[in-house]
Amino acid sequence: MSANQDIAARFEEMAALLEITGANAFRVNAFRRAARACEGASVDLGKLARQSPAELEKLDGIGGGTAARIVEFVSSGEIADLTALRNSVPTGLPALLGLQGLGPKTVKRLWEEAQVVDLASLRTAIDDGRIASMAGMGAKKIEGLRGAIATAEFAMTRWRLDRAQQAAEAILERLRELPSTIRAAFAGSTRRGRETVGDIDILVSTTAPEAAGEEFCVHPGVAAVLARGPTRCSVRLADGLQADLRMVENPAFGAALLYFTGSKEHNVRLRERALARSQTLNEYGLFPDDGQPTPQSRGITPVAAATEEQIYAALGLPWIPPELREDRGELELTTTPRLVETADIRAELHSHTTASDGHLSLRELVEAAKARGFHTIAVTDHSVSSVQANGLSIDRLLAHIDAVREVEQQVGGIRVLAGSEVDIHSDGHLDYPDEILARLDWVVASPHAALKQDSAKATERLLRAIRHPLVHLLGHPTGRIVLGRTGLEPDMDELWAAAVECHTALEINSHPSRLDLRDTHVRQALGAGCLLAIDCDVHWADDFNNLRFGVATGRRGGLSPARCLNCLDAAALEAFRLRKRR
Ligand code: DGT
Ligand code: CA
Ligand code: CA
Ligand code: ZN
Repeated sequence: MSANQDIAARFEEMAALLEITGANAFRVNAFRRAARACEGASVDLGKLARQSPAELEKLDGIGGGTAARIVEFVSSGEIADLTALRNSVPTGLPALLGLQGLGPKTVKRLWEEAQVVDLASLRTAIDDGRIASMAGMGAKKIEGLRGAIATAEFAMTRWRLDRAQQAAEAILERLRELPSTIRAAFAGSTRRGRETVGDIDILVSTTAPEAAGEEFCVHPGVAAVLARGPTRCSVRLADGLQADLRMVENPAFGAALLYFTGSKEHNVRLRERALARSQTLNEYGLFPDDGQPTPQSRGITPVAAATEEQIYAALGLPWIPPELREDRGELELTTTPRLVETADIRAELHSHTTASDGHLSLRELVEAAKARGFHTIAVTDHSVSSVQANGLSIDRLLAHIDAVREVEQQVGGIRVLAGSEVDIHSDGHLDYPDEILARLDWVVASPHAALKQDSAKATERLLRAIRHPLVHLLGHPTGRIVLGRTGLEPDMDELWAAAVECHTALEINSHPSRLDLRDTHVRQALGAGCLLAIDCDVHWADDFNNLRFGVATGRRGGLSPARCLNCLDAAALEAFRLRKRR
């Protein structure tokens, strides 16, 4: 299938380059549509182009021009038009299109009027006043640009949690297939479940370190080997993400895992605690402190080293879940807290079907939820103003409610709530009138547009939705995108207080590009007494698998099953639901 992705990426690139060169919108859209068609095609376009190229044009979104370019790419590996376009535009310029608030027209002007060719030259042009002298570039716009550059530069050094976990698990799987491997695990921020990861840290204890190093370094996914030694290897993967492997002695695996899981700040606290107890902690174990360095190389027997549990216990601590190891007070714990787990989740409260922008039919969605063992699924297609998501008009919504009732009957054994993800307009009013909302079993209210409004307006907007008597849940409350978009920045304390007062729950959206609320918000919200929900915002069958990222975010905030709506049994969830329907 990879030819499909390659072709899609090239059409997407053509669209971006054409936009910057000022081509007409019709041509640009034709390539964008073709890119989406190729990405979603269920046939192998490479094969089709070789065997029956005439069939290409029959695909939705592929026209004569794009079909010819697919054939050209498959036979030559290049598209001449694309090569020509690339040569006509500076290499670093298309990347500017990814900046928040920068459209193709502005990028073109920046290039022509201020000689901007990439991120670095854009920053220089801001600093030396060239941008400010352009028409229409006020102080506020320039401030926004500075923020967008900072976000983009940060994004170049960090990867999303899902990407890091997927890469880390693939590496672990290969290491575990080696007969010489004793234990293998990932550590670092990936294990702590941070929303972004700077690099992947892998540990292995093995009877054959060379074999582990070989397996780690020699793999098609590896773009470059950065370091290769008997105890440590480091590689760069194709997308730039770096992975470190450390080979450790099996009896000290727990100490190494503790050390390399971090965070650094947590480790500092643990070492202080050890010293206060006349012990010394390093990556080889917890040792009695004799005032001399490197006890491991002086034949001193560790107090504990094999497992994390033993080391924490020897420090007088319960085992602390990795997600909490951020020096946010976790050393005060006296027992391991019961944090939410994926297996605790019994309901999905935010999902879409083909009625709006989902890819599962109503029936497929409900059956997928049932197959997961859920007792309840809330069907929450988009509301009327979400035009790009094919939001439901009132008439369509009313028909949809009937369809939900019918499917609930047909499938059986799972409660199906007829709901909506109602757009919160910029002033806080909801996208359907109250008498329509009252007909729904379940209302998620979410912000989708106007995500750059100022903090005071954002606060007012979200407060109005939280206080609405028919709203159960505030969906992805800030609208931020991980490594992409800041989203709303309301006064969070006001939101928490209103949510508690009005019995409105707040969502942790599990999509790895959202994770909204974020971990620090979850901690604050719980401190204020809020209830949370962990949702997959299902659009595809696979989206149910994003639950782990929402769960990790909840765990980092200290969320227990008792405070998570999706962990309630059916009766308790129903009781929560009915509070808003009296
Ligand atoms: P990242 O990669 O930026 O997302 O964050 P981490 O936490 O994975 O950091 P990384 O990869 O630099 O190091 C992994 C762990 O190793 C870190 O969480 C704690 C430990 N570690 C690394 N360097 C130091 C250090 O200089 N002092 C201490 N105490 N621990 C360190
Ligand atoms: Ca790391
Ligand atoms: Ca590292
Ligand atoms: Zn949404």
